[in-house]
Order: sequence, then C-alpha cells, then structure tokens
Amino acid sequence: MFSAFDYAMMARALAVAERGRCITTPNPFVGCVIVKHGRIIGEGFTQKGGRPHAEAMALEACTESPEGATVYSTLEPCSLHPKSRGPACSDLLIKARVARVISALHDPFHGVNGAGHDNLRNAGIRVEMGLMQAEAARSLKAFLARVTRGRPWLTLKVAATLDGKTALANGESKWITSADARRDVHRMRAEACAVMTGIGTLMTDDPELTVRDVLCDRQPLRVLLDSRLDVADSARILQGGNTLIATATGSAERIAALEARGIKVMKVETETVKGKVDLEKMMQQLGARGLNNVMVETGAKLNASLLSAGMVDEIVAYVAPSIFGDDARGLFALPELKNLDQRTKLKVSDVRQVGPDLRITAQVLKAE
Ligand code: AOF
Ligand code: ZN
Repeated sequence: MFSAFDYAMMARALAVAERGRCITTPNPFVGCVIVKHGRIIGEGFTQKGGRPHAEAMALEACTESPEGATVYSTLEPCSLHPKSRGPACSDLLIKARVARVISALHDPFHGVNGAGHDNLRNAGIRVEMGLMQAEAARSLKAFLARVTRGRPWLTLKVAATLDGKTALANGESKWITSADARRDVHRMRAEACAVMTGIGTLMTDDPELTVRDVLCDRQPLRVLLDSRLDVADSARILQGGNTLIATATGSAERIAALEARGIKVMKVETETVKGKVDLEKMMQQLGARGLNNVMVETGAKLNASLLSAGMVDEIVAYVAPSIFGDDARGLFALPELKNLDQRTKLKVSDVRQVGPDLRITAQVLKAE
C-alpha cells in the first residue's frame, strides 16, 4: 500500500528523470528522490551517456546522511553485471544504510532483472515495487522495447495536409507544416537515439537530420537506409560524421571508401527476393547497437514498407490545415487493400495543436 505522499515523491522522481531524456542513451533515463522525515534530502537523474546512474547522483546530492531514508526510483536500482560500467546502485544504497526502496518498475535488462531488488532485500532493506508503474513504463517504453524484444521502439513521423497529402503531383512540397511544427520535430529528434531516412528521400530532399532548432548537447545518430549504397559522396548526411548506413548489396570497395570517411556501414541480410535490406533484421541490428528509439522521417515508399513489415510502433502525424486534392501524393504507398480487415488500425494517445497545425500521436495496433 502506498500513501499519497509516496505518489507525490514518485511523481517527483519521474519529473526529475525527464532531465535526462535526451542524453542518457543507451541507458534508460531514470530519476531518484531520497526522503527523510518527510523531506527530500537528495535527488538525481541518469547523466549523459548513461553514467553516473540516478541513484548515485541522488546519494551524492544528499544534504544530510541518507541512513534510514526512503528512496524513490523510477526503475529497479541496478546490480553488478558482467558489463557494468560503474558501481551498482543497489550496493551504493546498501552502503548508505537506507531503510526502504520504492521503485516504479522491474528492470528487464538481463544483467539486472530482479537482482537489484534481491540484493537490497538480502541486506535487510524494505523493497516495494510498482508505484506509478504505468507512468514509468510509458516514459521508458523505448528502453523496455529494446531490452525485451531486441529491436528499438520505432516512431514514424509524418507531415501532411488535412487530406493526408505530402506533395503536389509535380513533387512540390515545401513547406506543408508550420515553423512551430518543424521546431517540434527537432525536439523529437533530440529525444531520439537515432533519426532514420531512406535513400529515396535523401535523393529528393538531401536532409541533414541534425537537431538544430532546440538546445541539445547530443546529436542523434543519423541512419540512412540505402540497400545498394547509391548515396552521393556530397550528401549532407555524410558530412560531420555520426552517420550509419544500412546496406544490403553495397560493394566492399564502396563500404571501405565510406568507412575511410568515418561513416559507419552496417551490412544487413536482404529480403528473399528483392535485394533490399530486410527491415526486421535491420531493426534487430540497430537494437544490438543499443539504440532504444529510432525516429523515421522518410517518404511514402519506406513508410509503407516499415508499416507492412510490422516495424512501426507509433506514428506522430503533423496535420496542416490545408487541402491538396486527390491528385496530390500520399503518405503510404501501400498496395491496394482488398478488404477492410487489411487496414492498419491505430490507437490515438495524444492530440494537440502545434502552432496552426495538429499533432496526432497514435500507436499501431498489431493484427491479432
Ligand atoms: C540504475 N539507475 O539511472 C539507470 C539504470 O552500462 P551500465 O553499467 O551503466 O548499466 C546499464 C544498465 O543499468 C541499463 O541497461 C539498465 O538496465 C540500468 N539503468 N539503472 O540503477 C539508472 N540508468
Ligand atoms: Zn544503477
């Protein structure tokens, strides 16, 4: 049983955790609040690159001895595991002689997976779990997705008119949504571990895929899906490093030339017939690289391929209050559906206005 005060402290820990949202990758952004005699004596959040952890920061920040204190953590405090990059938080809490630990979530990472809580319990600390679990799971959904299923959480960002169009029939498309919406997209990029596009979009738009309109001291990895390595040497995505290309049939010489420029190239198996990158394998490989959430900004073809492959978890749609008409280009170049059972169904989780535009966030419901 948790008290109203416990809820307030965990809500505080979740708010503190937000300060790490854009910087902790590949680690989850955790928040921790330490309370004694009804007062917060220390709080902390996971730091850039994932270390130090939230609990270590909160202990360090304590204004008085944490002995006998209650600790609120948005994730199970870690235990020592073979690849630990620092001390285990459960050991630090034991050493600090805290009395009680309340965490929102079990950490499914195989190196922890209950061992943090067990460690604390074995040292005589009272451990409780599940306070504001749904809220914590929502904020850490990308980390949880990567750890439990091996591939990152994929958010597809789209921008279209009210009638779902992205460009006129002649290709003209700049700008459909407002500057406010575009700034919001930069905020999304800042929160993503990686931003991905396809070679088709690269050929027409030559995007840079960097965070520019918001303050951010980490740039997401830029991922280009380019099955044959058709990318031009002058492409903007190749400037400034921090780029990974997923290729299926790119030649060894081309790969070597790109790598010599500091660009990472990742070979992915091809789909059985088409000679294209196998999207599920690509996502698994991105997961193995520690990417929690991948944001995709691309064209109608790759949008459709990712959707058809079942790789899309969430769609964030910016809808401009304008109409292009039926001859304009659409968002998803899907093959014709023969019956309504084949449609993709979504569950809307958020709707808000961004400047003059609408932003709709919806999760893709997987077919039963
Ligand atoms: C915590 N507090 O603030 C975070 C935790 O690579 P390491 O050694 O830093 O360990 C990373 C794992 O620790 C990560 O996969 C996740 O399970 C957990 N993250 N744990 O106690 C924190 N960020
Ligand atoms: Zn830890």
